[in-house]
Amino acid sequence: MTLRVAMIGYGFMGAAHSVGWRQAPRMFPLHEEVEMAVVVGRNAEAVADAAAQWGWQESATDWRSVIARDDIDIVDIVTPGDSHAAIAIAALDAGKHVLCEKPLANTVAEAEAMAAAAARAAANGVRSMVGFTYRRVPAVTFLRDLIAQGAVGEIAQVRAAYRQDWLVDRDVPLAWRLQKDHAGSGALGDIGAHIVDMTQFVTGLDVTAVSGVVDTIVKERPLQGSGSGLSGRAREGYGEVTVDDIAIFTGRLSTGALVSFEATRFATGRKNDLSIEVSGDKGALRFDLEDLNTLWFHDRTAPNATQGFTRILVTEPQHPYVGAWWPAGHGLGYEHGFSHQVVDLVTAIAERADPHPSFAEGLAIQRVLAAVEESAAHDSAWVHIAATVAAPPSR
Ligand code: SOE
Repeated sequence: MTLRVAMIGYGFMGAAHSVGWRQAPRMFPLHEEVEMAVVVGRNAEAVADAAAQWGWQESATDWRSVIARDDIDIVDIVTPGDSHAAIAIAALDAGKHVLCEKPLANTVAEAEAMAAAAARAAANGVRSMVGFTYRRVPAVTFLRDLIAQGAVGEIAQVRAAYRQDWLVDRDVPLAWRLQKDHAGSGALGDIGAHIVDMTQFVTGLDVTAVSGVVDTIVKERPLQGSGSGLSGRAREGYGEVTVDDIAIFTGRLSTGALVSFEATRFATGRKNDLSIEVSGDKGALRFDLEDLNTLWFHDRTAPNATQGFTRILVTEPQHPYVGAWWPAGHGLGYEHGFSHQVVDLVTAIAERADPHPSFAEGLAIQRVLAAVEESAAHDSAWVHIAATVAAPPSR
Protein backbone atom coordinates (compact mmCIF):
# COMPACT_ATOMS: atom_id res chain seq x y z
CA MET A 1 0.00 0.00 0.00
CA THR A 2 1.13 3.57 -0.62
CA LEU A 3 0.57 6.20 2.04
CA ARG A 4 0.23 9.67 0.56
CA VAL A 5 1.09 12.51 2.88
CA ALA A 6 -0.21 16.08 3.03
CA MET A 7 1.85 18.44 5.19
CA ILE A 8 0.06 21.56 6.44
CA GLY A 9 2.57 24.32 7.15
CA TYR A 10 6.05 24.94 5.77
CA GLY A 11 8.18 26.81 8.31
CA PHE A 12 11.17 25.47 10.25
CA MET A 13 9.24 22.35 11.31
CA GLY A 14 8.06 21.85 7.74
CA ALA A 15 11.69 21.57 6.64
CA ALA A 16 12.50 19.13 9.45
CA HIS A 17 9.44 16.95 8.75
CA SER A 18 10.19 16.97 5.03
CA VAL A 19 13.65 15.55 5.75
CA GLY A 20 11.96 12.82 7.81
CA TRP A 21 9.43 11.91 5.12
CA ARG A 22 12.16 11.84 2.47
CA GLN A 23 14.84 9.90 4.37
CA ALA A 24 12.90 7.34 6.42
CA PRO A 25 11.62 5.24 3.48
CA ARG A 26 15.08 5.28 1.92
CA MET A 27 16.98 4.12 5.00
CA PHE A 28 14.47 1.91 6.86
CA PRO A 29 12.66 -1.16 5.50
CA LEU A 30 9.13 0.22 5.86
CA HIS A 31 6.18 -2.02 5.12
CA GLU A 32 4.32 0.74 3.26
CA GLU A 33 5.43 3.07 0.49
CA VAL A 34 5.37 6.76 1.39
CA GLU A 35 4.70 9.58 -1.08
CA MET A 36 5.21 13.25 -0.28
CA ALA A 37 2.02 14.34 -2.05
CA VAL A 38 1.23 17.94 -1.16
CA VAL A 39 2.42 20.75 1.10
CA VAL A 40 -0.10 23.41 2.10
CA GLY A 41 0.46 27.07 3.01
CA ARG A 42 -1.35 30.39 2.66
CA ASN A 43 1.20 32.09 0.39
CA ALA A 44 0.91 30.29 -2.99
CA GLU A 45 4.29 31.36 -4.28
CA ALA A 46 6.23 30.63 -1.10
CA VAL A 47 4.61 27.25 -0.58
CA ALA A 48 5.30 26.30 -4.21
CA ASP A 49 8.97 27.14 -3.62
CA ALA A 50 8.98 25.01 -0.47
CA ALA A 51 7.42 22.08 -2.36
CA ALA A 52 10.09 22.30 -5.05
CA GLN A 53 12.92 22.66 -2.53
CA TRP A 54 11.87 19.78 -0.26
CA GLY A 55 10.51 17.43 -2.91
CA TRP A 56 6.73 17.51 -2.47
CA GLN A 57 4.74 16.60 -5.61
CA GLU A 58 2.39 19.59 -5.33
CA SER A 59 1.56 22.62 -3.26
CA ALA A 60 -1.85 24.02 -2.30
CA THR A 61 -3.28 26.93 -0.31
CA ASP A 62 -6.49 25.49 1.18
CA TRP A 63 -5.99 22.78 3.80
CA ARG A 64 -9.71 21.96 3.94
CA SER A 65 -9.88 20.92 0.30
CA VAL A 66 -6.67 18.91 0.66
CA ILE A 67 -8.07 17.04 3.66
CA ALA A 68 -11.21 16.28 1.63
CA ARG A 69 -9.19 14.56 -1.09
CA ASP A 70 -9.47 10.76 -1.46
CA ASP A 71 -5.81 10.39 -2.42
CA ILE A 72 -4.45 11.64 0.94
CA ASP A 73 -3.85 9.12 3.76
CA ILE A 74 -1.78 11.05 6.33
CA VAL A 75 -2.06 14.68 7.42
CA ASP A 76 1.09 16.10 9.01
CA ILE A 77 0.44 19.35 10.95
CA VAL A 78 3.39 21.73 11.34
CA THR A 79 1.49 25.01 11.73
CA PRO A 80 1.52 27.26 14.82
CA GLY A 81 -0.51 25.88 17.73
CA ASP A 82 -3.61 28.01 17.13
CA SER A 83 -4.61 25.92 14.11
CA HIS A 84 -3.69 22.43 15.38
CA ALA A 85 -7.14 21.62 16.78
CA ALA A 86 -9.18 22.66 13.71
CA ILE A 87 -6.91 20.86 11.25
CA ALA A 88 -6.40 17.71 13.33
CA ILE A 89 -10.08 17.24 14.15
CA ALA A 90 -11.13 17.81 10.52
CA ALA A 91 -8.48 15.37 9.29
CA LEU A 92 -9.35 12.66 11.83
CA ASP A 93 -13.06 13.05 11.09
CA ALA A 94 -12.21 12.64 7.39
CA GLY A 95 -10.47 9.33 8.20
CA LYS A 96 -6.87 10.54 7.75
CA HIS A 97 -4.05 9.44 10.03
CA VAL A 98 -2.60 12.51 11.78
CA LEU A 99 0.85 13.52 12.94
CA CYS A 100 0.66 16.79 14.90
CA GLU A 101 3.57 18.93 16.07
CA LYS A 102 3.99 19.58 19.79
CA PRO A 103 2.60 20.95 21.99
CA LEU A 104 -0.64 19.26 20.95
CA ALA A 105 -2.71 22.44 21.30
CA ASN A 106 -2.79 25.90 22.84
CA THR A 107 -5.30 25.05 25.57
CA VAL A 108 -6.50 22.05 27.56
CA ALA A 109 -9.99 22.44 26.03
CA GLU A 110 -8.58 22.16 22.51
CA ALA A 111 -6.42 19.21 23.48
CA GLU A 112 -9.44 17.48 25.02
CA ALA A 113 -11.41 17.91 21.79
CA MET A 114 -8.44 16.57 19.81
CA ALA A 115 -8.01 13.55 22.08
CA ALA A 116 -11.73 12.83 21.78
CA ALA A 117 -11.52 13.05 17.96
CA ALA A 118 -8.49 10.73 18.03
CA ALA A 119 -10.36 8.20 20.17
CA ARG A 120 -13.36 8.30 17.79
CA ALA A 121 -11.08 7.86 14.78
CA ALA A 122 -9.08 5.06 16.43
CA ALA A 123 -12.26 3.01 16.60
CA ASN A 124 -12.14 3.04 12.77
CA GLY A 125 -8.44 2.20 12.56
CA VAL A 126 -7.28 5.82 12.10
CA ARG A 127 -3.97 6.57 13.92
CA SER A 128 -2.72 9.77 15.53
CA MET A 129 0.56 10.81 17.06
CA VAL A 130 2.18 13.93 18.59
CA GLY A 131 5.59 15.05 17.35
CA PHE A 132 7.78 14.84 20.45
CA THR A 133 10.76 13.84 18.32
CA TYR A 134 13.42 13.96 21.03
CA ARG A 135 12.04 10.65 22.32
CA ARG A 136 13.50 9.24 19.15
CA VAL A 137 17.07 10.39 19.60
CA PRO A 138 18.69 6.94 19.95
CA ALA A 139 20.45 7.90 23.21
CA VAL A 140 17.12 9.00 24.74
CA THR A 141 15.28 5.85 23.64
CA PHE A 142 18.18 3.78 24.97
CA LEU A 143 18.16 5.72 28.26
CA ARG A 144 14.47 4.83 28.59
CA ASP A 145 15.26 1.15 27.82
CA LEU A 146 18.00 1.07 30.49
CA ILE A 147 15.68 2.55 33.12
CA ALA A 148 13.00 -0.01 32.21
CA GLN A 149 15.64 -2.74 32.71
CA GLY A 150 16.33 -1.42 36.22
CA ALA A 151 19.70 0.27 35.57
CA VAL A 152 19.05 3.15 37.99
CA GLY A 153 16.85 1.21 40.43
CA GLU A 154 14.21 3.19 42.25
CA ILE A 155 14.08 6.73 40.91
CA ALA A 156 14.59 9.36 43.62
CA GLN A 157 14.98 12.51 41.57
CA VAL A 158 14.99 13.86 38.01
CA ARG A 159 16.54 17.09 36.73
CA ALA A 160 15.30 18.26 33.33
CA ALA A 161 16.18 21.49 31.57
CA TYR A 162 15.69 22.98 28.12
CA ARG A 163 17.78 26.10 27.67
CA GLN A 164 17.94 28.41 24.66
CA ASP A 165 19.18 32.00 24.30
CA TRP A 166 17.57 33.34 21.12
CA LEU A 167 15.63 36.04 23.00
CA VAL A 168 18.51 37.53 24.99
CA ASP A 169 18.84 40.14 22.25
CA ARG A 170 16.07 42.73 22.89
CA ASP A 171 15.99 43.56 19.17
CA VAL A 172 14.82 40.11 18.13
CA PRO A 173 11.49 40.93 16.45
CA LEU A 174 8.09 39.85 17.63
CA ALA A 175 7.14 36.46 16.16
CA TRP A 176 4.17 34.11 16.45
CA ARG A 177 6.02 32.12 19.14
CA LEU A 178 5.88 35.22 21.35
CA GLN A 179 2.13 35.73 21.13
CA LYS A 180 -0.33 33.81 23.28
CA ASP A 181 -3.03 33.88 20.57
CA HIS A 182 -0.78 31.93 18.22
CA ALA A 183 1.47 29.87 20.50
CA GLY A 184 -0.59 29.35 23.67
CA SER A 185 2.43 29.95 25.88
CA GLY A 186 6.14 30.72 25.49
CA ALA A 187 9.13 28.74 26.68
CA LEU A 188 6.70 26.68 28.76
CA GLY A 189 4.80 25.14 25.83
CA ASP A 190 7.49 25.33 23.18
CA ILE A 191 10.37 23.70 25.04
CA GLY A 192 9.00 22.95 28.52
CA ALA A 193 6.59 20.50 26.82
CA HIS A 194 9.60 18.55 25.53
CA ILE A 195 11.11 18.05 28.99
CA VAL A 196 7.78 17.07 30.52
CA ASP A 197 7.33 14.52 27.74
CA MET A 198 10.89 13.27 28.05
CA THR A 199 10.61 12.88 31.82
CA GLN A 200 7.40 10.88 31.53
CA PHE A 201 8.76 8.85 28.62
CA VAL A 202 12.06 7.80 30.18
CA THR A 203 10.72 7.17 33.69
CA GLY A 204 7.39 5.64 32.65
CA LEU A 205 5.84 7.80 35.39
CA ASP A 206 3.29 10.61 35.27
CA VAL A 207 3.83 14.16 36.51
CA THR A 208 1.00 14.41 39.05
CA ALA A 209 1.56 17.86 40.61
CA VAL A 210 3.55 21.01 39.92
CA SER A 211 4.59 24.25 41.59
CA GLY A 212 6.16 26.91 39.42
CA VAL A 213 6.96 30.42 38.31
CA VAL A 214 6.95 32.02 34.88
CA ASP A 215 8.45 35.30 33.81
CA THR A 216 8.59 37.57 30.76
CA ILE A 217 11.87 39.46 30.64
CA VAL A 218 11.34 41.54 27.50
CA LYS A 219 7.73 42.71 27.31
CA GLU A 220 7.67 44.34 23.87
CA ARG A 221 9.63 43.71 20.73
CA PRO A 222 10.05 45.39 17.34
CA LEU A 223 7.42 44.58 14.72
CA GLN A 224 8.89 43.42 11.45
CA GLY A 225 7.04 43.84 8.13
CA SER A 226 3.40 44.75 7.78
CA GLY A 227 1.44 41.59 6.94
CA SER A 228 2.82 39.59 9.88
CA GLY A 229 -0.66 38.96 11.29
CA LEU A 230 0.64 39.71 14.78
CA SER A 231 -1.56 41.63 17.17
CA GLY A 232 -1.02 43.67 20.34
CA ARG A 233 0.67 46.90 19.26
CA ALA A 234 2.45 48.31 22.33
CA ARG A 235 4.04 51.54 21.01
CA GLU A 236 4.89 52.71 17.52
CA GLY A 237 6.86 49.96 15.80
CA TYR A 238 6.67 47.60 18.78
CA GLY A 239 4.31 44.76 19.71
CA GLU A 240 3.58 43.18 23.06
CA VAL A 241 5.11 39.86 24.09
CA THR A 242 2.19 37.98 25.60
CA VAL A 243 3.90 34.74 26.64
CA ASP A 244 6.54 33.67 29.17
CA ASP A 245 10.25 33.77 28.40
CA ILE A 246 11.16 31.51 31.32
CA ALA A 247 9.26 28.79 33.19
CA ILE A 248 10.80 27.11 36.22
CA PHE A 249 8.82 24.48 38.06
CA THR A 250 9.03 21.56 40.42
CA GLY A 251 7.07 18.41 39.65
CA ARG A 252 6.04 15.39 41.63
CA LEU A 253 5.96 12.01 39.83
CA SER A 254 3.36 9.36 40.56
CA THR A 255 5.82 7.57 42.86
CA GLY A 256 6.41 10.78 44.83
CA ALA A 257 9.86 11.40 43.28
CA LEU A 258 10.74 15.06 42.66
CA VAL A 259 11.61 16.63 39.31
CA SER A 260 13.08 20.08 38.68
CA PHE A 261 12.14 21.56 35.31
CA GLU A 262 13.64 24.64 33.69
CA ALA A 263 12.52 25.97 30.30
CA THR A 264 14.16 29.21 29.24
CA ARG A 265 14.94 31.34 26.21
CA PHE A 266 17.26 33.51 28.28
CA ALA A 267 20.11 31.10 29.05
CA THR A 268 22.88 33.17 27.50
CA GLY A 269 25.22 30.93 25.55
CA ARG A 270 22.90 27.91 25.48
CA LYS A 271 21.65 27.41 21.95
CA ASN A 272 19.43 24.36 22.14
CA ASP A 273 20.48 22.58 25.29
CA LEU A 274 18.03 19.92 26.46
CA SER A 275 19.38 17.88 29.34
CA ILE A 276 17.99 15.26 31.66
CA GLU A 277 19.48 13.39 34.60
CA VAL A 278 17.71 10.55 36.39
CA SER A 279 19.05 9.52 39.80
CA GLY A 280 18.16 6.26 41.51
CA ASP A 281 19.41 3.98 44.26
CA LYS A 282 21.30 1.72 41.84
CA GLY A 283 22.63 4.32 39.44
CA ALA A 284 22.13 7.45 37.38
CA LEU A 285 21.75 8.26 33.69
CA ARG A 286 22.17 11.59 31.98
CA PHE A 287 21.74 12.94 28.46
CA ASP A 288 22.46 16.29 26.86
CA LEU A 289 21.21 17.23 23.39
CA GLU A 290 24.37 19.25 22.74
CA ASP A 291 26.19 15.89 22.69
CA LEU A 292 23.37 13.77 21.37
CA ASN A 293 25.19 10.55 20.51
CA THR A 294 26.35 10.18 24.11
CA LEU A 295 24.76 8.78 27.24
CA TRP A 296 26.38 8.91 30.68
CA PHE A 297 25.78 6.04 33.09
CA HIS A 298 26.85 5.80 36.69
CA ASP A 299 26.58 2.25 38.03
CA ARG A 300 26.31 2.47 41.81
CA THR A 301 26.50 -1.30 42.14
CA ALA A 302 30.09 -1.33 40.78
CA PRO A 303 32.99 -1.39 43.28
CA ASN A 304 33.43 2.01 44.96
CA ALA A 305 36.97 2.47 43.77
CA THR A 306 36.02 2.34 40.10
CA GLN A 307 32.61 4.00 40.21
CA GLY A 308 32.04 7.07 38.06
CA PHE A 309 30.00 8.26 35.11
CA THR A 310 30.83 6.12 32.08
CA ARG A 311 30.43 7.50 28.60
CA ILE A 312 28.36 5.28 26.31
CA LEU A 313 28.61 6.17 22.64
CA VAL A 314 25.13 5.33 21.36
CA THR A 315 26.18 4.51 17.81
CA GLU A 316 26.22 0.71 17.82
CA PRO A 317 23.94 -1.17 15.42
CA GLN A 318 22.08 -2.72 18.36
CA HIS A 319 21.15 0.72 19.76
CA PRO A 320 17.61 1.91 18.90
CA TYR A 321 17.27 3.09 15.27
CA VAL A 322 21.04 3.21 14.71
CA GLY A 323 21.40 0.01 12.66
CA ALA A 324 19.65 1.60 9.67
CA TRP A 325 22.23 4.39 9.46
CA TRP A 326 26.02 4.52 9.65
CA PRO A 327 28.74 2.26 11.06
CA ALA A 328 29.59 2.55 14.78
CA GLY A 329 31.04 5.90 15.83
CA HIS A 330 29.77 7.92 12.86
CA GLY A 331 26.91 9.52 14.79
CA LEU A 332 23.48 10.98 14.10
CA GLY A 333 22.09 14.53 14.33
CA TYR A 334 18.99 16.60 15.09
CA GLU A 335 17.21 15.68 11.86
CA HIS A 336 17.33 11.91 12.38
CA GLY A 337 14.61 12.10 15.06
CA PHE A 338 12.21 13.22 12.34
CA SER A 339 12.99 10.13 10.26
CA HIS A 340 12.52 7.90 13.31
CA GLN A 341 9.16 9.56 13.93
CA VAL A 342 8.07 8.67 10.39
CA VAL A 343 9.32 5.10 10.84
CA ASP A 344 7.32 4.64 14.04
CA LEU A 345 4.16 6.21 12.63
CA VAL A 346 4.25 4.25 9.35
CA THR A 347 5.07 1.02 11.23
CA ALA A 348 2.11 1.56 13.56
CA ILE A 349 -0.19 2.20 10.60
CA ALA A 350 1.08 -0.97 8.87
CA GLU A 351 0.70 -3.03 12.05
CA ARG A 352 -2.70 -1.53 12.86
CA ALA A 353 -1.39 -0.39 16.24
CA ASP A 354 -1.76 2.94 18.00
CA PRO A 355 1.50 4.95 17.89
CA HIS A 356 3.01 6.96 20.75
CA PRO A 357 2.94 9.63 21.95
CA SER A 358 -0.83 9.51 21.47
CA PHE A 359 -3.14 12.51 21.54
CA ALA A 360 -4.17 11.33 25.03
CA GLU A 361 -0.52 11.68 26.10
CA GLY A 362 -0.40 15.08 24.40
CA LEU A 363 -3.47 16.09 26.41
CA ALA A 364 -1.81 14.94 29.64
CA ILE A 365 1.18 17.16 28.87
CA GLN A 366 -1.15 20.06 28.09
CA ARG A 367 -2.66 19.61 31.55
CA VAL A 368 0.80 19.81 33.12
CA LEU A 369 1.52 23.04 31.20
CA ALA A 370 -1.81 24.55 32.29
CA ALA A 371 -1.12 23.49 35.88
CA VAL A 372 2.23 25.32 35.80
CA GLU A 373 0.49 28.50 34.62
CA GLU A 374 -2.17 28.11 37.31
CA SER A 375 0.47 27.58 39.97
CA ALA A 376 2.45 30.61 38.79
CA ALA A 377 -0.72 32.72 38.96
CA HIS A 378 -1.30 31.61 42.57
CA ASP A 379 2.05 32.33 44.16
CA SER A 380 3.50 28.94 43.14
CA ALA A 381 0.87 26.95 45.00
CA TRP A 382 0.98 23.21 44.22
CA VAL A 383 -1.52 22.25 41.52
CA HIS A 384 -2.52 18.62 41.12
CA ILE A 385 -3.03 17.17 37.67
CA ALA A 386 -6.09 15.01 37.16
CA ALA A 387 -6.48 12.01 34.90
CA THR A 388 -3.09 11.74 33.29
CA VAL A 389 -2.13 8.70 31.22
CA ALA A 390 0.78 6.40 31.94
CA ALA A 391 3.74 6.67 29.58
CA PRO A 392 3.70 3.72 27.23
CA PRO A 393 5.96 0.70 27.67
CA SER A 394 7.03 0.72 24.02
CA ARG A 395 7.82 3.39 21.48
C1 SOE B 1 12.07 26.71 18.99
O1 SOE B 1 12.20 27.08 20.29
C2 SOE B 1 12.24 25.21 18.78
O2 SOE B 1 12.31 25.03 17.40
C3 SOE B 1 11.09 24.36 19.28
O3 SOE B 1 9.86 24.78 18.75
C4 SOE B 1 11.34 22.93 18.96
O4 SOE B 1 10.31 22.12 19.42
C5 SOE B 1 12.67 22.53 19.55
O5 SOE B 1 12.95 21.25 19.13
C6 SOE B 1 13.77 23.44 19.13
O6 SOE B 1 13.42 24.77 19.38
